[in-house]
Order: sequence, then C-alpha cells, then structure tokens
Amino acid sequence: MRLPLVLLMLMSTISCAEVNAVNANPDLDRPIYHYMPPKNWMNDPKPFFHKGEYHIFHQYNPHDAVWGPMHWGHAVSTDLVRWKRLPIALAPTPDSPDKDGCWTGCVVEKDGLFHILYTGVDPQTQCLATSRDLITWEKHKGNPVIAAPPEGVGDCWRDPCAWKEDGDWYAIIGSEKRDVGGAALLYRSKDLIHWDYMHPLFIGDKSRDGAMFECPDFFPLGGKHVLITSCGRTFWNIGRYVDHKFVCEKSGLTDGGQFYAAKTLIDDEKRRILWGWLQEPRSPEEMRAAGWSGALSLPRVLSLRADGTLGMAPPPELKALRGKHYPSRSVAAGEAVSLIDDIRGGALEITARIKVDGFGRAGLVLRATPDLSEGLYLWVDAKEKLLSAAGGRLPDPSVRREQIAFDPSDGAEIELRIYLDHSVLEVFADGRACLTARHYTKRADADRVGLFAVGGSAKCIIEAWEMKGIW
Ligand code: DQQ
Repeated sequence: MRLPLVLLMLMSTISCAEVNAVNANPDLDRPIYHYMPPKNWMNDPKPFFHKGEYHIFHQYNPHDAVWGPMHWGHAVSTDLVRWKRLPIALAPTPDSPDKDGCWTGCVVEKDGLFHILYTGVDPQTQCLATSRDLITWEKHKGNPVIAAPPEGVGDCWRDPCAWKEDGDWYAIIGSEKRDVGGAALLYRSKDLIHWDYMHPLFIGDKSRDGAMFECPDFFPLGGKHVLITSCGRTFWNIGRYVDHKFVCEKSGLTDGGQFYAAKTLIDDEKRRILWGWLQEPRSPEEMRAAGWSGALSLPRVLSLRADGTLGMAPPPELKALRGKHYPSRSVAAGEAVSLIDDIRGGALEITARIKVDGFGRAGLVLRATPDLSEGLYLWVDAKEKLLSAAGGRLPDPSVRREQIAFDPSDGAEIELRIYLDHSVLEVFADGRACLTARHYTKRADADRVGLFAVGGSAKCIIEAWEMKGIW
C-alpha cells in the first residue's frame, strides 16, 4: 500500500530535528554505523575495557573539522555496536605542559583509580591524569611525569602505552632512532608518577616500518607478543618478549588503506580487539564543508594464525546491525560489470565467496551508478597477488588505489567480508588481510552493486544485508 503524500509529510515532521536536518540536506558520505563525534574532527582511538564496558577515548578537535588543539573525546558501548557519547575527558590547559594539546596515550587502572598517560605538547612531554569514574579527570599537579627524552632521540617522543608486569608498571613511548628507524623506548615505574628509562624495547627499520613509531601498543597473544606501531601505515610485529626486549619474528600490515594509529584492549572474554582511525583523504575545505572528519573503524578481533601471522575478524556482535537480508545466490561474472538487480544501498554488509583461478582480476563494484560512470571497485588480482580498492571506472580505476598483499593461492575460494558504510569500505579477506578505502559521491543513485572478472570469468556466491544506523 502506498501512503498518501500528506501522511508521509506529517510523519516526517514528527521525527527529531536532527533527522529533519539530515533529510533536508542529505550527506551521502557520512557513515551511519561507524562511531563518530556529532561533528568536527577525530583521530587515534585509545580503547579501554572495564566491567562490561568498552570505552573508546580518541583525539578530538571540538572546534573544527580539521586537526587542531587535541582533546580526548570519549564514548562507551556495552555491545561493540551502539555507542554513547560521553563528555570530553581531557582538554588543553593554558600555561601547562599540555597547553597546545593532549595527544595520544593509554588508560590503565591502578588501586581502583583510572589513569591516563598521555603526551602533552609543545614540547612533547609525558603527562598523567586520574579519575574515579572514567568521566571526570584531574591532571597530576606535578606534570609532566616524564619531562625529556633520553639522548639520541629525534623529534618524535610520544603516545605512551603502559602495562603492569610482576608488580611494576612498564610503558613504551613511541620514538625514533635517527637514521635507523622507529623506536619503542621502555620505561619502568612503581607508581605511574616516577619513571626510569631502561632501554629500547624494539628498534625498527626505516625502510620497512617507517622512520618513527607513533601510537605503539604491546600485548601478549596466543603465546607470543605483538607490537603494533604506526608510521604512515599501522604495522604488526609478532615475536618473543625476552629480558624486557622484543624479538620480532614476523611482521606485516594491519591494513593497506585508510586505517591508522590502531590500538587494542582485552575484554572479559579474553578477546584482544583492535580499532583504528578511519582517515579522510579529503582537503581541509572538503572536511569543513562536510562538518566532520574521521571515524572509528569496526572492531577487529585478533588471533595468532597457525603460520605465525596476525588474524583479524569482525566480532559476531556486528550481526546486530543487519537489517533486510538478500539471500545467498551464485552469480557469474565476465569482463563487463554485471549489476545485481536487487542488492543496493549505501550501508551494506556483503559476504562474497569468489573462486580465483583462471583469471587475473575479479571482484565487486560498490556504490555504482546505474550507468557505471562512478563506482568503488574492490578486487583480488591473482597475478599481482594484491587486494585492491579504487574509485573510478574499469579497467583502470583512476582515483587513489588502496592495496594490500594478498595471495589468493591457486584455485582456492576466497571469502571477502565487506562492510560498506557510505564513504567507508572495510574488508576482511579470508581473516588474514584487511583493506579500508574511502569513497565520496554526490550521486544519490550511486547505490548499486555489481561483479566483474577481467581475463576470464568467475563464479561468486554473494549474500548481503542492509545495515541499520546506530544513532
Ligand atoms: N596523532 C596524535 C599523536 C600521534 C598521532 C596527535 C598519530 O599523539 O602520534 O593527534 O596519528
């Protein structure tokens, strides 16, 4: 039954003012099921779990949609899906060590109190704040608690990550050893206030994982230890923790695309969960025009795979976001993109199982216009051994290509778990490679899904759900 227009208009007037504003001026790119502040800029998540609650603290500029004087925004969830925004946890204090910003750090619990260790700027020093309830924070009167870096360290000396071990507190600070690479500098303390520098926990190689380490994270996983570091991309290193040094055995990328400064928590099911900052490859003018910038990635449950690499999977809780179901069907794809008749939308979860022998390149197009003049292509290339995503047109999607090493291994069926949320695309490939891409459009009809295979034909089993918004 079609409702009369008058009734439809009446129904729209009873929705809240914010919804009307959005409807009047639809932003086709704003995610609906990824956490974001209501407006302005966010980056760097800092997760913390306490008594059934997942807290995400994050870098936040409440005054503008571009990076600026950093505050700590705060949100909480009990189900990993719906988030409640909480008051700002930290703001810069004039004439203090964090006068120019409260940069990244970590949250720990000690003797029933919560503590944030963070970097104050400028210059970079390490500061402490304390809370009884995780909501109201009081800065330590003696800040900074670590005033200066050891000798031989470059400009980067920030983003402390602390943990308790054998009755003592340890922290690594992300840094750089000039001309060599990133360094995670290890400190020890009895009380989180007085810190002694020990030595580098680990020194990287600038040709492999960048000239410095931002936002380091260090934790046990499956009998090994993992060191996460960020410099341009976020890397994982898996190895052994021996005599307070990290011995790296394997390393790789947590994601090949717009995913950065990722950090973890451990929950009461002993799941180690990673979140990253979904970056916005837009100009300051475009970000200001949108009024928002940056989002929190979906949670990724980490595991140690049998081959010693890092496994990443979406948690089952995300199924709560599923709405209308598009049942599983088998679709043949050829060189020309075949659009699927019924599956469409800006917010979708898609599972695609693709057999990858006998052709070079096969994948999906998302956010496609019916005339295919626009689309976001996602594909596996068996020859390049890459998983890639790019906006544009086939065969040469021209706008910025995101990619990650991914060997589909001959003849194997690969499973892509795809989360599309307007401008956000997050993909989990076989639980061993992740790719995040951003794609912006002005076309309301850019909501089609299609399949293609270049250099042969491919069979794909595809199933999808419309995704519900969380606000
Ligand atoms: N972002 C913070 C720094 C960190 C960087 C500043 C990484 O603490 O190193 O907003 O994105």
